[in-house]
Amino acid sequence: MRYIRGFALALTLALLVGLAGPGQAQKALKIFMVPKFTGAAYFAATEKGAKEAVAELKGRGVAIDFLYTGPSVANTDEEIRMIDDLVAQKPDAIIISANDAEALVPVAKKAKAAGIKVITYDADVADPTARQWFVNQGTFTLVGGALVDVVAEQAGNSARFAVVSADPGAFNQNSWIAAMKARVSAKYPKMQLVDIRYGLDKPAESFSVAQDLINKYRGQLDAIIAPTSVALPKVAEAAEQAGLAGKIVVTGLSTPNDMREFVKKGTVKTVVLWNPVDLGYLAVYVAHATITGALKEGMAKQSVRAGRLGTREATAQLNDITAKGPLTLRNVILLGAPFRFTKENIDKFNF
Ligand code: RAM
Repeated sequence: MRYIRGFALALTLALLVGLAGPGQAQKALKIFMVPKFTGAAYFAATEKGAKEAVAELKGRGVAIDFLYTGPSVANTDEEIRMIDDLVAQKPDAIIISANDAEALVPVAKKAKAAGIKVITYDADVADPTARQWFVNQGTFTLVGGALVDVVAEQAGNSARFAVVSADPGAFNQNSWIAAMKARVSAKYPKMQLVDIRYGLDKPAESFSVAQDLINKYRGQLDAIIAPTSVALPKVAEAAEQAGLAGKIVVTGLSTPNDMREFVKKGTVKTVVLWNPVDLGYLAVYVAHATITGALKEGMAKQSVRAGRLGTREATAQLNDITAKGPLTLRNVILLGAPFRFTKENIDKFNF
């Protein structure tokens, strides 16, 4: 009996909702987020921040269907295929970190042409007209410069260093490398970047290119910079295995959780990064503001409200050093300045 009454009540409610008309029921916004790959603490942190922002917006009465998905390991073709499938589901916005800046342009353009708001975060696509906004962690100039400064402090102003990067087509890594070179010629003319290797943001490949570098330049290399969260712990491991812990400076961009053990042992003294939780959080607020029209593509002097982060400026034009040389970037929102993690503060962070 109870069930029958319950059923009757449900039916009445359904009819009432029906009477209100489909137009009046609040349609959930579909926001999809596709990182370069899911299997890394770095991107898991961006997911955490994104979900926090979604929960806050829901708390303010905004209905959202949020989906976070991507290749589990770095794979540009798979990332493109997955985005293509997601575009067919017609989300309101899609937030992408591009593993390869050029390769993702067509699928981003396709999404934008279908009326989907396209936001890149962490790693941009090569053509700014293929997306509305790029949520960058900070300027490339500051991040690349910060890494070279660490090398200068720990290995001296005439250090010889090499780089272990991610994918050769990665716009973020390539731009940080360009900014490193600019910093070297502006501030440390005797410093030398001797080699760049690509570990494709895969652990085994990163380890193996780090080993190659160490063997090739044995005794002639003062430092290795790995501007990728995947490669930095692998470079540290390779340095330890070669008996070079403490003898070669290893630094780069990675998360405190990936690097804690190496920082505590002293193999790595300084890790540079921004807060990736905040980056994902900001990206969702930007996506939402773009959907509602609060942020308008190309308009000068706008700002975006991003919950606990306060506001961030949305810049129509930003001069920065990039993979393509000094460039005026279009429609960029910056998270903030990079941060240094050391033995003294690393335990305060859990991402
Ligand atoms: C890897 C990715 C990502 C980059 C970080 C620092 O996780 O390449 O794009 O921002 O490293």
